[in-house]
Amino acid sequence: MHDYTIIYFPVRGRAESTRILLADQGQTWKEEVVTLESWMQGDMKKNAVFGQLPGFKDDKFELYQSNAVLRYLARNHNCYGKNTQEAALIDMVNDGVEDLLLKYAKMIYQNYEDGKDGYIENLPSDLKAFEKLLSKNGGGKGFIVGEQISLADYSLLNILLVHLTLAPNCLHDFPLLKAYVDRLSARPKIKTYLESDARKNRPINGNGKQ
Ligand code: 6SG
Repeated sequence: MHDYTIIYFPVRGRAESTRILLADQGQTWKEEVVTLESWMQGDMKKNAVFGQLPGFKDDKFELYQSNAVLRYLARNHNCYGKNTQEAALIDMVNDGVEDLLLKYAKMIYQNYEDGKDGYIENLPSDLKAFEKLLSKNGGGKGFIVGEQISLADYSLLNILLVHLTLAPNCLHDFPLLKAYVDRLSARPKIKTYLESDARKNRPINGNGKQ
């Protein structure tokens, strides 16, 4: 058994795909919650490899960078494709999710009041690539890459759930993505996690915007 710990601010943020992966893979983990107050004090920032969170521990093994954590866990739990080509496609999707997450975070943390409406208007042009990829993998009825769940499904599910909170109708023109979110969210362990108090009590972002 593993001894996993997520070290992060009390938000979903950049740790949430990891939490969804761990939950679906039947893993337990500890949360080391870092308050803004203790972060401001500076010692933890000094110890973090790039001065940022989330951090992650597997017993004494420490890791930073949220996507490196995801890939580490995907390798541990066999959700990184069945060959190097599938792994590359999984990386491609996850990098696309990362690009969208960066755009989203910029709007949320720097330009919410003036930027939200324009961001939502432009969302279809960001989401259509994922709908197209999904349609090309077994007609869109399964996973985003290959025939088994992968880290790309966890990160894509997370970013789609985040956007459904921002704009509840954002998948209206993307029926495959809509069904994909419903299908993945109904996987028993994901469903239990999504409905847990631990998740519900954690805001998506650190500034209360969503
Ligand atoms: C912020 O950017 O949480 N890490 C963040 N911020 C604090 O001193 N490439 C890496 C990765 O993928 C990016 C890391 C990321 O892992 S994420 C970090 O460490 C720093 O730089 C978003 C997040 N925001 C919530 C938050 C709590 C305290 C600082 C940021 C809310 C905003 C400002 C205060 C309260 Fe706040």
